Amino acid sequence: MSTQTPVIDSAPAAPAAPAPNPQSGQPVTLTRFLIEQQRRPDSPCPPQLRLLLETVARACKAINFAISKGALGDVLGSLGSENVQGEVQKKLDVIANDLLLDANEWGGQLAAMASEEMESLHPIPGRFPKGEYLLVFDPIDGSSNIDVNLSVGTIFSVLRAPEACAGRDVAEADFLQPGTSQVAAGYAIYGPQTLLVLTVGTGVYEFTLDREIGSWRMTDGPMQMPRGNREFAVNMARRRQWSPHVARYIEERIQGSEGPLGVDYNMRWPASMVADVHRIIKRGGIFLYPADHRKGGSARLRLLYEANPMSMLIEQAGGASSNGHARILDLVPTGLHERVGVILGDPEEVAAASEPQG
Ligand code: FDP
Repeated sequence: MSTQTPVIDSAPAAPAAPAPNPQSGQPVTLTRFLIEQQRRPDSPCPPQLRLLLETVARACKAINFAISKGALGDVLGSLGSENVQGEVQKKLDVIANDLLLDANEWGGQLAAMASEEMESLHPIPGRFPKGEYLLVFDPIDGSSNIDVNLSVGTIFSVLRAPEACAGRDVAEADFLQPGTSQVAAGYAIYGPQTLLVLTVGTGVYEFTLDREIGSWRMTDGPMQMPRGNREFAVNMARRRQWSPHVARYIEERIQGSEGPLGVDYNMRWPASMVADVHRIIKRGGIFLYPADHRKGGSARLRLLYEANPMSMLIEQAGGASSNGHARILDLVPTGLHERVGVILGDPEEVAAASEPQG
């Protein structure tokens, strides 16, 4: 990747957002938005996908309810077990994982699910009809924030199950599709407000949970990230893991107006990718969690259920996403829990932070 060339040129033109309901003046609901997507001539959201996204959104409401109980609901703290990544599982990691499994098992839209919290895929039990989609998710992203009451989120990605798996059990290999194959991606963010941010490939839309009526209402979209915001998000404590190129990129921004760039930058680190990506879609900037260059491909974030859905959303919002060498959405996964370096956000910043090619 050349530092002159943005990772992508531009996001596809997004349709205008539906107008508020004329009678109530209230923003449209998620249900109406999805039905209108289904009715579009190119129908990026067929009925089965619409039902699936509504179900995921309902599960996110239940997760939000569990999180908000906090210590009163005995949901804080750790379980003492470890997930497949070797990370200590928080009670809410498991609660949220179970809520997503329970909600999505029986509807007939899915062939299988996979998650950060489960070593292998979760097939749809034989007593339920099998559908044409695969769902992958990180039930609680930013888990270290749970016990200190900072923003966490749920990230999800929807793939089409390969036709070849129609008459047999779904296999891990069926999930190993590049991010360009995603048919939908989104996240819920449980912060001062509870939001659902979603794309079916026709732009990025934000829905706020209206707690009085228990409904998601569109509050932004189609969202395009502002360009030129000089704000970076990186865990500075990992400095020794960065390649010389990334270290120089960050160092120049820290030098700010006294360095070669001649302009000051700002920094944020909420330790929650959902919070970072949401801030970047709303006000611009860049997020970096590069691979450890001393250890080859060793990285923190997971390709299938963190990097890919966030990259689809960021590209749809006019941004770019790279592993430091190539576009993330083009990578062909080699395992359910594969990890990848992530640099995403403002296309010019992403190009500058990525290794020049050739
Ligand atoms: P977490 O493991 O707490 O769920 O998923 C990875 C992630 O959170 C990201 O959300 C976040 O950006 C990052 O890890 C935080 O990493 P550090 O511990 O290095 O701050």
